[in-house]
Amino acid sequence: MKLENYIHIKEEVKEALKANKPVVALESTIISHGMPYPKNVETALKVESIIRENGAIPATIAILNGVIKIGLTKEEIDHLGKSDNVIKASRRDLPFIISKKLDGATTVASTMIGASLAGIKIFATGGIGGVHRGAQQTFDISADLEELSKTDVAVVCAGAKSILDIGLTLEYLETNGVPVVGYKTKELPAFYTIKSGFDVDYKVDSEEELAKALKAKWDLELNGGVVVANPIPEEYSMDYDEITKTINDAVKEAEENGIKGKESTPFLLSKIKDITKGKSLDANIELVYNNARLGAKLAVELSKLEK
Ligand code: PSU
Ligand code: MN
Repeated sequence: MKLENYIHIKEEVKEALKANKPVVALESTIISHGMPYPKNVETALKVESIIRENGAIPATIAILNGVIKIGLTKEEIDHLGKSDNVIKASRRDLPFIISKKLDGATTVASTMIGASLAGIKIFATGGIGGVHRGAQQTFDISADLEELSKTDVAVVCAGAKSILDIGLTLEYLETNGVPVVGYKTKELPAFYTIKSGFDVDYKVDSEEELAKALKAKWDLELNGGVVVANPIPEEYSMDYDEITKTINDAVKEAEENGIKGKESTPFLLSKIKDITKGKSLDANIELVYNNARLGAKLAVELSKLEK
């Protein structure tokens, strides 16, 4: 088996990894299915520059023409943002998108897979998938959680949003040995807001402290990921009651329309954006920038420990 037949690592990323320099993985579902054009492309490019400004090399991951690409060009990011033919690709989709030479936007799960194959330990994004509300009946549990249970990548996100059942998501992560860490917070943030009403497992106050814990986890082969929950900056956080009502309305509409499976998350995100007249999108973009900053700093600290 030749891995090179399936994966292409951009030269800059390859060199950084070889020299043990900090690299941060980024997903592409957020580009193709998480935000509308052209804000998706603008955001993706700005995230890459924020990562550079904070001392790391960005590696946005996607499948293009059947090849897992680790690190994309501007043109490739633009294509992912514009094209209607990019399939939302989680773990189960990879073999078919690859063998049919299609384009796929990687979710948190499949971005973790790509990052891990390339040797990247830190991944920054907006939100992870989780246990959906009503999962007791629908069984809708994101493959992201299963991936977190086995693949050694730390995912910096803004907590879990309440389109999910946050309590059940935390239970699932606990069962699977996935630490949920709050960056300078004891409370798990809920994506658009700082508060969720749930506690994290551990609060860390610095990137260095967190990097040490990651190193200990993986040195001991305690396989699997870590959820690093980084609260949205206060000035961009949304009104708790407004966003709660909005999400409830969106979830109801999804139910009424029979939306399920992989369509569920993109449908809810777009509904929430419409109901809030774009305010949720602005918050979403800011929290992604904030996660990119932390992801880069964390990658810098981890690379120091690995030297
Ligand atoms: N949450 C967001 N924006 C996103 C996603 C989640 O705020 O774009 C995407 C991520 O790629 C995540 C995926 O991995 O949705 C989860 O989808 P599902 O619930 O179908 O597994
Ligand atoms: Mn699902």
